Amino acid sequence: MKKSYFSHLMLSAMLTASASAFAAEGDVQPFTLPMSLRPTLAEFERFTTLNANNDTREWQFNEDENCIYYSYSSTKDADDWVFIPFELSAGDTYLKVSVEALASGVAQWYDENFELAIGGSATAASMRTILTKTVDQDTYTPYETTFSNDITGTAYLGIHATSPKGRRTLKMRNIVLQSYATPIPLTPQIKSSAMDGLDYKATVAMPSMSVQGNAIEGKVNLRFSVDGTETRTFTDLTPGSDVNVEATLTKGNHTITYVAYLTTDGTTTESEPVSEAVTAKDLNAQYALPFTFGPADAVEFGECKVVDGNCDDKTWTFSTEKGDPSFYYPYHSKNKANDWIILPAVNFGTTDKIRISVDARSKGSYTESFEVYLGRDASASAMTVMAIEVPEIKNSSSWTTYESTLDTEGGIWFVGIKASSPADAYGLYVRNVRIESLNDPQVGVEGIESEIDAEPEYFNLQGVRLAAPEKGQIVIVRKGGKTFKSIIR
Ligand SMILES: [Ca+2]
Ligand SMILES: [Ca+2]
Repeated sequence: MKKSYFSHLMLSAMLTASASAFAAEGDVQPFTLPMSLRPTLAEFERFTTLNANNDTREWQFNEDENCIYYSYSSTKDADDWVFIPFELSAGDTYLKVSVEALASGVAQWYDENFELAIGGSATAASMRTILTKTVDQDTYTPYETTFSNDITGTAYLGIHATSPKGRRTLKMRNIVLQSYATPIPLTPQIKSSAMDGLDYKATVAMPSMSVQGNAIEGKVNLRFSVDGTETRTFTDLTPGSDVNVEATLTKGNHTITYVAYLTTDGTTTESEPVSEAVTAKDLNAQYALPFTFGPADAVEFGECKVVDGNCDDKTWTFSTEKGDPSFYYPYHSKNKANDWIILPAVNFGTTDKIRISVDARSKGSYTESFEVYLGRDASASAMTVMAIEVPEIKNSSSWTTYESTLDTEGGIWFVGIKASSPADAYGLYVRNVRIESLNDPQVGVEGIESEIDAEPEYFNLQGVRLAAPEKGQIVIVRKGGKTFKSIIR
């Protein structure tokens, strides 16, 4: 290892000498843009190095790794340059540079410092600093910046090692320089957005300025994507104008993304994307009997309405405690609970006799209490029919099922669960709200002989019996006297 290191040193010293000699003779071989240098040995020979602190250390080439490196001096702070010549035209008024760098001694707390600069000659005095960085990773890490430029003809990218003495090795590779003069639009801004059920609406402000800091001339365009799929483009927009976006989404969570783009002289540039997460709810979702509601996940929880009746910010949330998705009411130290979770509409059809059940569990050994109601509207005040009353539950170790049968009327009903735990309890979980008809075997599924080894029967979410459910279909399964929601696999 050590031998190899010294051989590199000697080889590099020779190469460095020859590179300097080229420069001294004015034999500059500038690169053209876009410039992308690993570099190779031949490319390194076109660089100029400057050992400004005149010590024994300077930038060298590592032929095994195809990188340039500066290794530490124990006596002098680094002040060492690499100058890379490149050719600029009058249109190259804005440039982007990137390099990858690592600090070999990071594990021993030795980071390294460097600067990038641009100038009209291979001298420290001509250099204008465009980036100053501390390298604190020992794997190659990208560093980049953009900068304005007024040099035409041959210019030099300066890489300046500035690590204090006694550090380790700064390595650099993948030196990329490109013209950045074509205007790039700034990111559009989501001024407002809202979900109304499945309907998404937003107002998006188009950028008026480019990344380069100039006003965008001509028209700008907007790309609207849902979950990474381009859904719509809006073209010929006035820079700085507002765009109204409307879309109907499918039920569930989605990521909305906007990108502004601009075409200048045949070249299209894009802004950085801006995204937001939204949840689409099917407000008109209407369940039928038999009804089974987990809630299965956060999306299904989102179909429910939470009413913090005492406005104390302690109210029902979605929980997956112990892997069981459920409704969860915590506790308030001073207030008795008065909090509702109201489930989506259930159409009883002509059913007027039902069995309703829920599973519940306390979080700890404190006594919790709740009631289950039926109401004609999704509001606390409409919850007039008490179906289940649980004045005391303090069983945290397993789920307890509470059920009742009641005579009611057909049509649309909402289930409301009211937490009524005393102040300063601990927490209440409720899940698996089930309603089945006790008088209509066609709409409901009661009246069917239930046996443990009975063949399963399938119903769709509207309660219609299915002869042969399809793969992937969400169905209500009734088997052995139990009813549950399932996906056919
Ligand atoms: Ca030096
Ligand atoms: Ca509350």
